[in-house]
Amino acid sequence: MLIKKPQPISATEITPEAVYKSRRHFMQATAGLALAPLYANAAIGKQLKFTSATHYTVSETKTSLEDVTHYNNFYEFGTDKYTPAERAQALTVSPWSVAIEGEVKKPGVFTLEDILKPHSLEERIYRLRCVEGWSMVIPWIGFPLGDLLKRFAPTSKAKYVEFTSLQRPEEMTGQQRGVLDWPYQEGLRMDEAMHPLTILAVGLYGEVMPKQNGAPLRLVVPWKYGFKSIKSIVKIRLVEQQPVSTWAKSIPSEYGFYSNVNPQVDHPRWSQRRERRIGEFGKRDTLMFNGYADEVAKLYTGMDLRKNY
Ligand SMILES: Nc1nc2c(c(=O)[nH]1)N[C@H]1C(S)=C(S)[C@@H](COP(=O)(O)O)O[C@H]1N2
Ligand SMILES: [Mo]
Repeated sequence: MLIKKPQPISATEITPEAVYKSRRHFMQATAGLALAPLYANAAIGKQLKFTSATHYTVSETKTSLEDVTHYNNFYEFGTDKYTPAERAQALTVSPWSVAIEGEVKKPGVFTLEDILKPHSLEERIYRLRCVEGWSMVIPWIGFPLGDLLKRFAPTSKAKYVEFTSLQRPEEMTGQQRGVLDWPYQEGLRMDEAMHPLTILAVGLYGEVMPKQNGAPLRLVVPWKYGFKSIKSIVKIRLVEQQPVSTWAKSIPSEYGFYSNVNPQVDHPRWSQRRERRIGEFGKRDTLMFNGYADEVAKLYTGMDLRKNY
């Protein structure tokens, strides 16, 4: 075997120490740049550290980051799919606080850092099926909502969870028009909220949540139509009565409280049998409970899913 003699180092390869140091400094500064403003007092560090939860992950092709961040529904920033990517950049996400109230023994208003501190983050690749007939596969980063609710000790009267999004028309320019009854609200039954598939997400594709996807904290309920996955949450209220969600209030005949993905129950104005996966050609069949029937069908045994749409 031929042993190579070490080659002399050429002068151009030698970096003066000062230059090296400042370059390293620069690299450190830019690496944390995107994440630093959100987690200024970083509870979770400047990068999203997470493990992969393979049990709750689908192996389908992921929708591109470009599509995930440029084809959005976020009416607070306009009613078309393309304006949120641009207009949501005006949203201030730090500082951020979340009120936990209602039927809990330990209510309060908490900073985002306090909310996140005890939780370890997981990556979950979930399908998201919009009621309008398109779908995506997104690698979310978050933690089970149930773990959070347990920390605040729900009382025996806690039957439902009501979520509220931020209302700040100066930044959320879509709120300057009455297209919906602001603030956006959603709700889950307690067992749906406690289900291990239900997560609060703080990021996607390894990065802190892009603003147009609901920064800094949003819900992801993969077996329900996309509108249940409320964005930019500022309040979580545990209640005894079934909450009225924004879409159900706005058009009750079209959007029910449950809104489980169900190819057998049509929307009054269109079929729900098939869907278009963003970035792909043609259509595919929509699956019962968006493909999560094995996990969640038992939550609805004995319920008429035509009536409880
Ligand atoms: N606050 C708020 N949350 C919201 C919406 C909204 O308009 N406002 N749109 C919903 C709808 S209809 C869908 S399909 C998903 C889209 O999430 P994405 O843009 O991250 O894919 O967000 C849901 N959460
Ligand atoms: Mo949607």
